[in-house]
Amino acid sequence: MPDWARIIEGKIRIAQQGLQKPGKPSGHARIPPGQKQVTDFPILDLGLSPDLRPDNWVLRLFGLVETEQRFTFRQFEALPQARYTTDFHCVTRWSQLDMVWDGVPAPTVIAAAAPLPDARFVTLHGADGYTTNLPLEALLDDDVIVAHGWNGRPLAPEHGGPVRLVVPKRYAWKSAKWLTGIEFHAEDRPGFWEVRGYHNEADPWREERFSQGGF
Ligand SMILES: Nc1nc2c(c(=O)[nH]1)N[C@H]1C(S)=C(S)[C@@H](COP(=O)(O)O)O[C@H]1N2
Ligand SMILES: [Mo]
Repeated sequence: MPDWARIIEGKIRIAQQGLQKPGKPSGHARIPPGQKQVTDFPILDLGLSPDLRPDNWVLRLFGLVETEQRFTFRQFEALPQARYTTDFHCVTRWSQLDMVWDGVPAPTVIAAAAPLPDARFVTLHGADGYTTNLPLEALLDDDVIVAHGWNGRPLAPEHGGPVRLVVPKRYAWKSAKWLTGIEFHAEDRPGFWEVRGYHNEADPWREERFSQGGF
């Protein structure tokens, strides 16, 4: 059993020190600088695996919305489905290419709640108490998916099943596992890692790892 408190402390310490110098170019057009390619889909989270299954999972869309929405897994599966093949970049320096995600495009999910004109930011809530933040616009990108499947199978619990978010253009801490809430706000509210020194924007191609640091 890993000592999660220690692991998280270590990650916070690294974030507070910041990145000293830019990572080396990977030499691969799809691997951002400072990243290494992997194929084994590592698991990274706070170590608090929630007891979530399709039959007790509910996704709630709330905050600055015209109508608060709740989707059961059955209702979620009834929405128009998509399969996206995208790359996944973790700030701990691994990248995995060609991840095949099945689910509902995030814009379709969001449209169901009809965000109010003032809604410009979202908080993604995980059932483990995790949060992360994004501009609403980032969720409307054409590669963002609320996923229940990975590589042709139901999304495993350790990877956030039954349902997680996947935001390929940002470091993976923005891709909330065990997604149970999308909350809409007028102003930006930094999430779990963002208040602990991780970068607010998290673009892997700009190496936006930490908010402090050399560049
Ligand atoms: N709910 C929740 N989502 C989360 C996390 C978490 O701790 N809880 N960790 C984030 C981090 S730091 C990473 S790198 C990715 C890892 O996803 P994976 O475990 O499927 O590789 O999930 C992100 N989403
Ligand atoms: Mo991470």
